[in-house]
Amino acid sequence: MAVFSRGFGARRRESDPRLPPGQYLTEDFPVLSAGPTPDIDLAEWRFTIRTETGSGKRWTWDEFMALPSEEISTDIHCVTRWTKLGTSWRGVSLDTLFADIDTEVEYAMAHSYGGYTTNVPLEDLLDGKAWIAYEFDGEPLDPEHGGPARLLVPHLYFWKSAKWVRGLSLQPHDDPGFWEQNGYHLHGDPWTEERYW
Ligand SMILES: Nc1nc2c(c(=O)[nH]1)N[C@H]1C(S)=C(S)[C@@H](COP(=O)(O)O)O[C@H]1N2
Ligand SMILES: [Mo]
Repeated sequence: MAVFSRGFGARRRESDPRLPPGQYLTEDFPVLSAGPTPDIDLAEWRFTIRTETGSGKRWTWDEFMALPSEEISTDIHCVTRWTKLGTSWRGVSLDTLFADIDTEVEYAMAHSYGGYTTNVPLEDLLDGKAWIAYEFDGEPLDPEHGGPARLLVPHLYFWKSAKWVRGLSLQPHDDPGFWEQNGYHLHGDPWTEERYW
């Protein structure tokens, strides 16, 4: 009886409509970092958007905290196949940050403290699809999960959500970032399994 119940439970979980193909559910929050966790002093922290003409905008931590923020409840999907449902974040929408940005180009490269990069089309960053998140579960974002602030683009595989983000540069081409140069897909939609290329 017990064996039958476990099998039934597992089948139900696999057919959860929130689970993209090839993914499994986890309650944990695994840490995946390609290098050491950088030690970031909030007094020195900056977030910069630089356009293709070299203009743009820069915020200090205090300026960033003064921006309107949103609560985000979302599922996250790692290309290593774990999916975590219903995660809770607070952050600033990229729409807010792009309000005064003038650009003619369609692509962005996210840059992190520590050197990580990842490319994301602007289309995937705007219209309520992405945030710079600085709280998780009502607490300041843990450094190993990208604190003080990380990019959050939950509709793409989680490698696009650059931890310790320090800025975005806007560019005319979809140049590959760190993992994309190492074989990960340029775009990374979990629903169509854009894992590798
Ligand atoms: N700066 C930076 N951001 C990063 C990474 C990284 O190595 N460095 N790893 C990416 C990958 S592959 C994943 S799956 C997620 C993992 O985030 P987590 O450690 O909070 O689970 O962060 C992404 N953002
Ligand atoms: Mo990942």
